[in-house]
Amino acid sequence: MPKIQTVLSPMLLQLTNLTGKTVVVIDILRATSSMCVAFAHGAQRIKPVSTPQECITYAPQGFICAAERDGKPVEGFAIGNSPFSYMEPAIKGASIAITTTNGTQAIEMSKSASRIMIGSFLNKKALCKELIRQQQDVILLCSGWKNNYNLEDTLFAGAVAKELQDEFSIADDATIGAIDLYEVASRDLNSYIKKSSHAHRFITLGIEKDIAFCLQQDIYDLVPILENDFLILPESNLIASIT
Ligand code: 3SL
Repeated sequence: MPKIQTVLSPMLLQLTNLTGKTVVVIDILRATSSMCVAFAHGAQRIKPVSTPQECITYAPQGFICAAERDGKPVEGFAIGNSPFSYMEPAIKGASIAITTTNGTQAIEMSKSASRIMIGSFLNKKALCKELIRQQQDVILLCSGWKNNYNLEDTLFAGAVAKELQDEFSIADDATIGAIDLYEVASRDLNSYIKKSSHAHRFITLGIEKDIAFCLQQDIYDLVPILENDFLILPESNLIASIT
């Protein structure tokens, strides 16, 4: 039976050998949710990068350049990290370069894994189906906030692990805790998430509507993967995402 493990902060990733494993990068608010939105709206590929300086170098090649820091769009960039920005007609067929405070850094840190996949509540069912099909050890990597633990990514890790627990063996206490937390919180996920520090940050910034959007479950039947440093949809997903 393959194993499932949860890494509660990118800082803890150094304790885990990623060789031969699939890493699911999780940044519910909002990077991995927005990436799923972009693909659902026809984005061709996404280049995750670490810094705004690197991101803007993709502009001359016709990329849409997106940058977020501390929840806010970075000045000088076409868009930030709101899922609603990735529903615009310009997204269809686009190449996007993106840098965010935590999510794109977590992708960068996972590169020694054999596969990297993008997870969010928006594509949870499709993701779980693909993980079961692959039968490979899975690391659920919570992007957190500036290397700190956060509730929303842990809850999603719990939701995935709960779904997979009959097919995978649970390899650590972080996963057991995440499942238990999800069981409590899922009675009313929207209310529970309001306790989180990132939800308070969003309220201060006036962008709470992004939270409700990102907590919707299973609205997209697609799983972005990292291939040659670009996030793409594998062929099988492309058919499912054409709307
Ligand atoms: O850190 C990230 O990757 C972002 O998702 C943070 S925010 O939701 O855009 O504030």
